[in-house]
Amino acid sequence: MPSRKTTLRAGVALLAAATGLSLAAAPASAAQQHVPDGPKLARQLVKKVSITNLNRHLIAFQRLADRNGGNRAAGSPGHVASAEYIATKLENAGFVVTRQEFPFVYDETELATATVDGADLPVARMGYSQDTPVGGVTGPLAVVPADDTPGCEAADYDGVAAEGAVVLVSRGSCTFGQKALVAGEMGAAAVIIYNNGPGALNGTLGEVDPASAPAAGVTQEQGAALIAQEGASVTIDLQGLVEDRTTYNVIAETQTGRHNNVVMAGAHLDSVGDGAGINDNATGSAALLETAIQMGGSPKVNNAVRFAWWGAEEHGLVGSTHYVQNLTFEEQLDIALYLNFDMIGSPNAGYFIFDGDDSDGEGAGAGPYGSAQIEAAFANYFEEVGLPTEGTDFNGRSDYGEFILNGIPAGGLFTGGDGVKTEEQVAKWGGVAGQNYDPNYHTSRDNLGNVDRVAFDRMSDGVAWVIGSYATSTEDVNGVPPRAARAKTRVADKRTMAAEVAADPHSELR
Ligand code: DTR
Ligand code: ZN
Ligand code: ZN
Repeated sequence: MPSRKTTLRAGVALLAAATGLSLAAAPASAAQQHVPDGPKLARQLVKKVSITNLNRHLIAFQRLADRNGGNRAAGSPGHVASAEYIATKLENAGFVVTRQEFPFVYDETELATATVDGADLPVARMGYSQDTPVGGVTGPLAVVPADDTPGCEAADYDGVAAEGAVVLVSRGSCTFGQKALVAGEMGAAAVIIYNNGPGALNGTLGEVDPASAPAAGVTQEQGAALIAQEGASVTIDLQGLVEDRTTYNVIAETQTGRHNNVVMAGAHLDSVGDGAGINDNATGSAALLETAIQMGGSPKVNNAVRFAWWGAEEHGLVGSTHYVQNLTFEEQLDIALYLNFDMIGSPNAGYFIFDGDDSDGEGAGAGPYGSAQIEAAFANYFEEVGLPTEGTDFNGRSDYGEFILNGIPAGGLFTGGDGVKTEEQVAKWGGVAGQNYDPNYHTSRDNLGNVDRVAFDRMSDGVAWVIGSYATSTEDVNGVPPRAARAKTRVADKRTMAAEVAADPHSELR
């Protein structure tokens, strides 16, 4: 990934972070904070969105999880409590709040155990996995050789005695769902997928498929150990609760500003079932909430701002997809752009901006027209405050997906999840090379201790800045000028017209 320019100020700020100075001494404290020149609202919001208030929201979400079974998953009481916390704060700030209900397929792991020749093997059931028979299924361990597309097609099983076996497959290339389906078609009793990088493998098949084999994930190290145990007797017991449920998105829009040129910003509020989801995604949810509170329901803006807290992102981006698909084309046209904030306080943080112009040339390509400008808006802000950033691919793994599919320009921030931090990134940002940006991603350890509050504070300032800027003008994204400029242009046009008319005796007007 290409790096952006590192400025002197960045060096100083990062030194503070790397030496572990306390937040009070960090460069983002209100008194010394460098706020770039720009729209008044953007400047005000950056000053008002404080880590003190942001952190208070994180504490609230942790407590609401603790009081409701330890998570805030879609379709659970912890999510409802979180959604109503947000709704109450918004109403107190002068917003009218909408709850948009939608159906989704709930999934929860009830049991995931395994033994290899009698010794316990910790496994993570994949989301939407088929159940094994109650009490587990036993079969010989069969290793599927790892090629470029491991376990992705039937040919990968040539020479593998898969029938009735527990097959071992590497992560990589195709989806977990594809691997589980091929394993099922080969007659495997279950499939264990091992990671191809550091950390746990907490994956999902994405949807229920009765033809797929029951599936679980293990670490790369466990995978290597299992390869050496080919033929061992494996017993694996995977049980899940999968059922139709409903949940809801929370949506609120400023009363002021143009409602036909709306700046939309979203964060998913739901967590996975395994934990409180504080980095993923109480951070993005809190940044939006505090920005909305500081803005108030009737700010002086040219463009209306619409905030969304999506439900069931962790069940396949269900809430945001439902939302976009339920808008008419005209209603979609009313949205000037969409900003996404999912995981913005990772403990081993990277500073990523969605790669709107595809300058990194990775995977998905550029976003719709305007996405490059959105990326530049974030990049320019962070360059001004001296924080180097990198691009991150629109790989479809968060709620911007349905927006860009429908041609709505998008952008946003991300501090990294199950990816691995490089040496070069450590050189400019600090942290630990060779480790995940969030080593606790999708686990019970994604709690209040799993947030780098300096990173969270910096990213939240970026959220506030860009929302405040686009509430003022989206001209660079879609050509809609700010109201004042448009009014001035109109007056100027009228004057020019009048002068021309006066000067030209042969005009069409007379
Ligand atoms: N969708 C997130 C994690 C995630 C993975 N890659 C990206 C890229 C950009 C934003 C988020 C993510 C989750 O909720 O698990
Ligand atoms: Zn997640
Ligand atoms: Zn997330």
